[in-house]
Amino acid sequence: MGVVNVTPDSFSDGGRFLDSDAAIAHALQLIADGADILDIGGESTRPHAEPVGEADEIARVVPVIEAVRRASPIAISADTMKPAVARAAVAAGATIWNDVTALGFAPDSLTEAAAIGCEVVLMHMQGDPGTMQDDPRYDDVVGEVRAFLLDRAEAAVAAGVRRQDILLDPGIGFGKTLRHNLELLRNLDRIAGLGFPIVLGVSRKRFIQAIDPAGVEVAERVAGSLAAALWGASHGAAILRVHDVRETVQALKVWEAIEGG
Ligand code: HH2
Repeated sequence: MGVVNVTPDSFSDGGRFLDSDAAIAHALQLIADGADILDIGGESTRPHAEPVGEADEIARVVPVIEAVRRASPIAISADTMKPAVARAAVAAGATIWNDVTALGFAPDSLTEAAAIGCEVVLMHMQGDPGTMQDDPRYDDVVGEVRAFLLDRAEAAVAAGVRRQDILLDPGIGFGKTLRHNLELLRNLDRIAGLGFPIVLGVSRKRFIQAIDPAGVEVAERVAGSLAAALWGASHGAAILRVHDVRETVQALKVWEAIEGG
């Protein structure tokens, strides 16, 4: 899953693709690089990011989704917390609603997801983007994230979302310290054991810098991102949400060739 951020302030590539044409060109490049899914978002979830109004978010993502849909049959997910944005994205050609709030942001998110009838990625986050990294705490991070995701999956099914349309994501970096992130990655198979496909987003995240202080600039976190991506792929992740598609595809190909032999 290649990331297309149509935002001025994303932590990894903020501002580079705010212009629709630049975002479309980037999306097409990610397809050429080997992405199977594009995750298109118009609001940053970085700590202390500026919230974006619904109309602005739609205006950012819909032209990009429409252009990608015209150019390619690739699967498209919309990275948004807002039901109206998800609805507009699906009308424009997306088939997946990727929600970092696990359909918890708006009171009608669950019922809207069922009504839209798309696939949904339910991600775990402790707190909200404004404060999530201030002092995250858990008694048992893996158990709590697992229980949360199961609870949200059951709530989605109860609201009318089809079980086969649900994907889960432990939300690396969302209200988690380095230790929490590492425990989740180490125990990813326990979350995969819930029986839903797992989406994993480790790409260019800050925990890589916490391990290797040389990774101050996001562009210097690619090797660490690949290491974490391969770990995830070998421990139950079905979908890797990444910025560096070409590098990740090559890493996966080499790993799979060795494993297959
Ligand atoms: N991470 C980010 C955004 N959306 N969605 C899922 N399912 N999983 C993730 O780990 C995830 C996500 C943060 O990364 P990025 O899009 O690069 O930054 P920003 O939120 O600042 O746009």
